[in-house]
Amino acid sequence: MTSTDLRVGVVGAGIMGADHVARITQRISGATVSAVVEPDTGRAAAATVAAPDSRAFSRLEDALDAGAVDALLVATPGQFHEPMLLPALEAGLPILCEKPLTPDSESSWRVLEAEQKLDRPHIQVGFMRRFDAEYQALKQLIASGDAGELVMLRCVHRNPTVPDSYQQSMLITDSVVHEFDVVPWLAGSDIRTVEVKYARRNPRSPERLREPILVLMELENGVLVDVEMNVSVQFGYQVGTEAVFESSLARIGQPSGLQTWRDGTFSVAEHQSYTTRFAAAYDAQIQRWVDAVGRGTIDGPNAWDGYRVAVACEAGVKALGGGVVEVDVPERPAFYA
Ligand code: ISE
Repeated sequence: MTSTDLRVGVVGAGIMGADHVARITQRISGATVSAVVEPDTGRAAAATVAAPDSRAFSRLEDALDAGAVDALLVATPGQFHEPMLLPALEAGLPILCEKPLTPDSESSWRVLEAEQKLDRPHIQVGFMRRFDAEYQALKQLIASGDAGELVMLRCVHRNPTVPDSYQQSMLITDSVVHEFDVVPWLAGSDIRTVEVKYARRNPRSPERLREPILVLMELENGVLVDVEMNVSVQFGYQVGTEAVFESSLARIGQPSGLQTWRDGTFSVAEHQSYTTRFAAAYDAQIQRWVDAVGRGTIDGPNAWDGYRVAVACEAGVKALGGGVVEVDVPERPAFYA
């Protein structure tokens, strides 16, 4: 650690929190993990071993009172974001908040209100796909017009399995939440409606889940989007998109790991988790956030983006119950222009 390093407090040391602790400690320049806020003592101890400059706190307030942090990375489950964001905003801290901003639009709106008491946006939301090189190339292709008019986006989002804590609504709020952010960003158009169709149930789905599902979105510009959301595929982790243009196709997210020819079979390694599939995107996201904090700004999706996605998620959860649901977003406050 150098005296100019940004002292980051990581809140939550679960899968993503621990991943970010290792990332900041090993690969990010200009920052160090100075605090880990985590009530589970085992997780907290493991995280502080991984980040030698850090101290463990069981409550955020204690880390703030101790003056232990310059900035906060919030990586708890979504339902705990608001109680972390409000005191952090009150302390005027720059924040990187893992997705979702909060699980519903009402609580996201409260966060926007608190942030607007400050002089400028302090929250960057961790929609890491925007930092993935392939997504960036596809966005650029669409925006350039070189491939002609975009007419459809066909997305797949497949997880090998999900933890026991994963419930039906999380198909939307924990998983499709990413497409609700990245699709409008790619297509340059907001979501107008959301609909959900159920496939034949996967016999390997956990008892409590009805999936896979197909999420259909109509965008304001008429582009039609489908997302296969499938969380029990067993074989690996896949996130891909096929962009259908007027006379051409573009595809991202194909398996690109180790290729082997063996016993008469050709195979390509596949990811098992989002932590490896998007590792480079997470690195770029955190490095750019740290650099931006040094300039007194953010460099990525802001809390307004998080709010819009919360509105889309609400529509998506409603659509799990059937019907075509409109996505109604109020006018953007000038603060986020
Ligand atoms: C998980 O929480 C993530 O954010 C992953 O990116 C997503 O693919 C997965 O479905 C979620 O459960």
